[in-house]
Amino acid sequence: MRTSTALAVLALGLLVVPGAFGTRTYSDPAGDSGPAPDITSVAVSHDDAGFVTLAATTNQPTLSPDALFWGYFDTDRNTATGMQMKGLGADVIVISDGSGGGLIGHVNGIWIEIDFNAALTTSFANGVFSAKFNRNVLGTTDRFRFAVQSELGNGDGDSLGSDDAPDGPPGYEYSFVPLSLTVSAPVATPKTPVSGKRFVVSAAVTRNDEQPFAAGSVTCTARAGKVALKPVASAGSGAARCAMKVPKGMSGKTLRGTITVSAEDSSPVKRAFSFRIR
Ligand SMILES: [Ca+2]
Ligand SMILES: [Ca+2]
Repeated sequence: MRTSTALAVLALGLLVVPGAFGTRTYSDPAGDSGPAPDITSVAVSHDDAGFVTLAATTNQPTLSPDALFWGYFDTDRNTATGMQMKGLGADVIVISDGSGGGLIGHVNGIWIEIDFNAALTTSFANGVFSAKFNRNVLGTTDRFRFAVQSELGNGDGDSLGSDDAPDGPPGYEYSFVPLSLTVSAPVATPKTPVSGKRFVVSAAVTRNDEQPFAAGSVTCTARAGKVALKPVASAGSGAARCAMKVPKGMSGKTLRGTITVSAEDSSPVKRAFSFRIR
């Protein structure tokens, strides 16, 4: 009995597939690649087995044998170190044609040292180029900048077209640290809600990955006395906001509410506010 329980637990354990964490997607414009694969989005994630996966979505369902993908990784986010490429100081470069393997190179001064020990697997299916490699290829950094490039050659070493994602500096940025938000105490405009007037509550939001809080999910609740309001939530420019109209005849009552903010896979952060209506 004990044995069968142990086996059952083992079987359940084997069913657990390492999950992908911290998936971030980045966009690139369509129609900027010439005949090369047109990258429109790039997704990066990592898993608890220590692997990083990069997936570039393109407009080409099958890949020409003369097409290549390049990944440029600025692992120290320092343009003064590594190779000056794509507005980055690329310290690690990945090259692949999507047929399974590829090369990982470490930039060392003017040399690129090929990392023959690095486990790199790549694929191209349904328009998506994927590269998976061990996180330790990037050293011990907990965040990095990167860019991806597709290129189509003519078989004789001449480039027929390419697509840079992103189009220019400073590259995309990825963090291995789980995303968390800091939401400051809400402030009001005007400072005091007025009966019959518009009223906005906003809270400054910062991300722990040094990226601007440009988008997110915001939920607002508000009530003036016992009257439920219909606040309109918005996010961007480093703040979350709840805009509402205070009903008439509410002078002296209290306007209470909450603002709840999350971004990507962060946990939601809730702040309460309370103001006396004038
Ligand atoms: Ca593109
Ligand atoms: Ca660098």
